[in-house]
Amino acid sequence: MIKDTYAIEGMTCASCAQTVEKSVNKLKGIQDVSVNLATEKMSVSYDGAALSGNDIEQAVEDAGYKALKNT
Ligand code: 9UX
Repeated sequence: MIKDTYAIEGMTCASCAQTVEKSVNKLKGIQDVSVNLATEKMSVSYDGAALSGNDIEQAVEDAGYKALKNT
Protein backbone atom coordinates (compact mmCIF):
# COMPACT_ATOMS: atom_id res chain seq x y z
CA MET A 1 0.00 0.00 0.00
CA ILE A 2 1.29 3.42 -0.95
CA LYS A 3 0.42 6.50 1.07
CA ASP A 4 0.96 9.93 -0.46
CA THR A 5 -0.10 13.49 0.10
CA TYR A 6 -0.86 16.01 -2.60
CA ALA A 7 -1.36 19.73 -2.74
CA ILE A 8 -4.63 20.43 -4.55
CA GLU A 9 -5.06 23.66 -6.46
CA GLY A 10 -8.30 25.24 -7.54
CA MET A 11 -10.67 24.33 -4.70
CA THR A 12 -12.89 27.15 -3.49
CA CYS A 13 -15.78 25.62 -1.56
CA ALA A 14 -16.60 22.43 0.31
CA SER A 15 -18.24 20.95 -2.77
CA CYS A 16 -14.96 21.24 -4.63
CA ALA A 17 -13.30 19.10 -1.98
CA GLN A 18 -16.10 16.55 -2.21
CA THR A 19 -15.79 16.45 -5.98
CA VAL A 20 -12.07 15.75 -5.76
CA GLU A 21 -12.62 13.07 -3.14
CA LYS A 22 -15.32 11.31 -5.15
CA SER A 23 -13.31 11.43 -8.37
CA VAL A 24 -10.28 9.84 -6.75
CA ASN A 25 -12.40 7.34 -4.83
CA LYS A 26 -13.79 6.01 -8.13
CA LEU A 27 -10.36 4.73 -9.17
CA LYS A 28 -9.83 1.02 -8.68
CA GLY A 29 -7.13 0.37 -6.10
CA ILE A 30 -7.85 3.35 -3.87
CA GLN A 31 -8.04 2.33 -0.26
CA ASP A 32 -8.67 5.71 1.33
CA VAL A 33 -8.79 9.33 0.25
CA SER A 34 -9.37 12.43 2.30
CA VAL A 35 -9.34 16.03 1.07
CA ASN A 36 -8.94 18.99 3.40
CA LEU A 37 -10.27 22.20 1.88
CA ALA A 38 -8.66 24.51 4.45
CA THR A 39 -5.16 23.14 4.00
CA GLU A 40 -5.70 22.29 0.30
CA LYS A 41 -4.22 18.86 0.95
CA MET A 42 -5.23 15.39 -0.10
CA SER A 43 -4.11 12.23 1.67
CA VAL A 44 -4.49 9.06 -0.31
CA SER A 45 -3.57 5.43 0.19
CA TYR A 46 -3.74 3.00 -2.68
CA ASP A 47 -2.57 -0.27 -4.12
CA GLY A 48 0.49 0.54 -6.21
CA ALA A 49 -0.07 -2.58 -8.31
CA ALA A 50 -3.49 -1.31 -9.40
CA LEU A 51 -2.75 2.33 -10.18
CA SER A 52 -0.05 4.98 -10.18
CA GLY A 53 0.33 8.51 -8.92
CA ASN A 54 -0.18 9.66 -12.49
CA ASP A 55 -3.64 8.07 -12.53
CA ILE A 56 -4.54 9.97 -9.38
CA GLU A 57 -3.24 13.25 -10.77
CA GLN A 58 -5.18 12.66 -13.98
CA ALA A 59 -8.42 11.97 -12.10
CA VAL A 60 -8.04 15.24 -10.17
CA GLU A 61 -7.31 17.11 -13.38
CA ASP A 62 -10.32 15.55 -15.13
CA ALA A 63 -12.46 16.82 -12.25
CA GLY A 64 -11.18 20.34 -12.93
CA TYR A 65 -8.44 20.77 -10.32
CA LYS A 66 -4.72 20.25 -10.07
CA ALA A 67 -2.83 17.78 -7.87
CA LEU A 68 0.84 18.23 -7.03
CA LYS A 69 2.50 15.36 -5.23
CA ASN A 70 4.35 16.28 -2.06
CA THR A 71 7.85 14.87 -1.93
MO1 9UX B 1 -18.20 25.45 -5.03
MO2 9UX B 1 -16.03 24.32 -6.51
O1 9UX B 1 -19.71 26.53 -5.46
O2 9UX B 1 -15.63 24.01 -8.33
S1 9UX B 1 -18.03 23.45 -6.16
S2 9UX B 1 -16.48 26.53 -6.02
